[in-house]
Amino acid sequence: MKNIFLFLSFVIFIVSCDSSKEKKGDAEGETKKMDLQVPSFNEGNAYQFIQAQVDFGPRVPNKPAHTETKEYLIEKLKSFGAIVQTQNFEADTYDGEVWNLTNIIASIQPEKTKRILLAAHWDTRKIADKDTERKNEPIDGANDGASGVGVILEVINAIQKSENKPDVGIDVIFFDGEDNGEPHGLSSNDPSKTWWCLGSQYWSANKHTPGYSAYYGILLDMVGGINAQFHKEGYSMKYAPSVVEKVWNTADKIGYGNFFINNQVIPIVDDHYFVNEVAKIPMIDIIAHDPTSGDFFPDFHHTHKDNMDVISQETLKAVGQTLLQVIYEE
Ligand code: AHN
Ligand code: ZN
Repeated sequence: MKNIFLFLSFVIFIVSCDSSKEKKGDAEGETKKMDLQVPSFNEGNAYQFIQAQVDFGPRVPNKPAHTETKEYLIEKLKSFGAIVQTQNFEADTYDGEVWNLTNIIASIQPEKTKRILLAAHWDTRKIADKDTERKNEPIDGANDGASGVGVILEVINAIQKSENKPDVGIDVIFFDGEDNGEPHGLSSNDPSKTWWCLGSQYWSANKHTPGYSAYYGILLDMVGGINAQFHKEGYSMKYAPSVVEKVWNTADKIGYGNFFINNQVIPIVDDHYFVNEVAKIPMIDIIAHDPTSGDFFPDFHHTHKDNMDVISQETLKAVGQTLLQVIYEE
């Protein structure tokens, strides 16, 4: 009798261990958060943040719209309760100008030691070199620039408004001077010879806080296009493959696998290259790719088509909700 009792308690013990494993464990054997309540990403807000940037006019360095947008972004971040810093510096351009640039850096939950870095560029390209018309005029950059900034602003807003806080802190960097590489066809994809990414090159060599690091980073570049596809970009896979897998698996799990495609593509020199190589922080790039275009990028890229007409709230939602899910699962 006593033996049967012992045996039954043993069976009950094993069964309860098993079921708790099922609840807590995931495929990688990490502890899953119980009762995780992830705030909803408001794509309408993100759209408005993109519209507001575009309404200033092209954010070309050394122009008034650039200064006005900088003030708008600083104020917006402060209105969400973030701690905001700026990093001002001068940079030479490929065509002999000297630009006054500003990286905008913001933090929430500064007391948390485990931190995720979210980044996008806030400047606009000063030429429409891939267009057939008005090639020498600056583009709106609704997608190329403003979309990543708009999604990050709404991620911060959603976290700050929510009663549920993630266990990680978030740092934001809006890099300046990303988009002034040489005209199409003249620019090289060799990072040691690049005129792109002036803000991330500066920051990576001169961090706002010496020794600053993050658990990992996520760069957003052109994340608002209608029917956008995000493939697994080469440098992201080289430097931070586990972060790529985490983000793509999370997107799939919450129903956005039609945007996040399980396919590896070539490396692109973008801000994340310098953050990985120089700042030594593993950072991925969520960047739009069109496999049919022949030059990696979708057809609006560096043309006057890159205006509010190409922005889709469905795409903004897919990217923003995926980011929030990833952040809350950390
Ligand atoms: C190159 O074309 C080498 N890099 C492009 C990075 C970029 C420009 N992202 C948006 N605009
Ligand atoms: Zn660009």
